[in-house]
Amino acid sequence: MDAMDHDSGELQEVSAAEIKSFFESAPPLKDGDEINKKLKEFVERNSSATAPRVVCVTSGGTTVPLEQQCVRFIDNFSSGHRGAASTEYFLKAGYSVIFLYRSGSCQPYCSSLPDDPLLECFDISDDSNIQVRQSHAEVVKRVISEHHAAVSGGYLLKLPFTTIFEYLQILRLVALSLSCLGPCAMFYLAAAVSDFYVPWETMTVHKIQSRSGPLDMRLAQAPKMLSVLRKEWAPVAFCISFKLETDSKILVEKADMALKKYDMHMVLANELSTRKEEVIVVSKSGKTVVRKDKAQPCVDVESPLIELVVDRHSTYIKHSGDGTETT
Ligand code: PAZ
Repeated sequence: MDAMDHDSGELQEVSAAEIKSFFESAPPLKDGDEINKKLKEFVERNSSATAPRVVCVTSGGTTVPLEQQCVRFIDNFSSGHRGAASTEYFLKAGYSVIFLYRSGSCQPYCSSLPDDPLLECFDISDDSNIQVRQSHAEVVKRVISEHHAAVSGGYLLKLPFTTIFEYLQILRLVALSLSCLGPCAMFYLAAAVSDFYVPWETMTVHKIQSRSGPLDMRLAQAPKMLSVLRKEWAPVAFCISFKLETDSKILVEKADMALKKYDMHMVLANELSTRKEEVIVVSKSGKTVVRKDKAQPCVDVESPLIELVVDRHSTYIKHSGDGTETT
């Protein structure tokens, strides 16, 4: 289920009433004030730079709860690798990053760590002190220092979400707070967001009981937030959405449709099975295939991808204001 994108036949104009009702009926964010405070500080710190470049990278899948006291939920596939790796390359390129990620998904700088770093990287010494195992010392030192430098330097702000309700509410807060940066702000929407959801007010409070027989549920269509992001929340920001398909025959066509319908600056199209090797960049100026360099197995596809994205964003900033079409 693929949310911020929108499938061909069902591409409809998003209605203001639909959006209003989504946000009014969504359970309020538990830590909305705290998130706003962090965003305000982050934007203030970064907008004082000479040429501030800030990107909001979204990452991981949203859940759709089936019960208000949630026992069961529907999930969208995404490990968060794309978002985490892209965040590292954006930071390297001089961007500040708001990393809006699904709790528990891949984190920037952590891809070289083992699956269970706490248990695999550390030992307890004779005097009961905790020590890093020699075999992992170098990687642990590098990961901690790079992460610490990004966070304490004010270049990386991490905001977690789990449900589609949290994701869309936080995305709106981020977009509104970045609007003061005009074309220097970018949205890189790699999260896999559900196209369908159960509206909060129609959702059962308690665990659905199996004694009632087979489960027959009707899911509502999630409002198409890409339009709102482009038209209202951050109309001047550089916007990149993703398109994931499993059928290669429809991938580019669907990406093209999303580009036009939502007035995106770029749509990054990928197929589930080859997403780590190849991404097709679709924009008004045409299509470019970005591939992982097989001669360098340690360098992932996000490296050339972010290089291209940064280049297009620079051109966009340069031409913004003179009305020239750049992408
Ligand atoms: O998170 P991951 O690295 O496992 O996968 C990345 C991805 C395929 C979720 C992403 O590149 C993407 O296409 N996101 C948008 C998915 C969608 O169409 O909703």
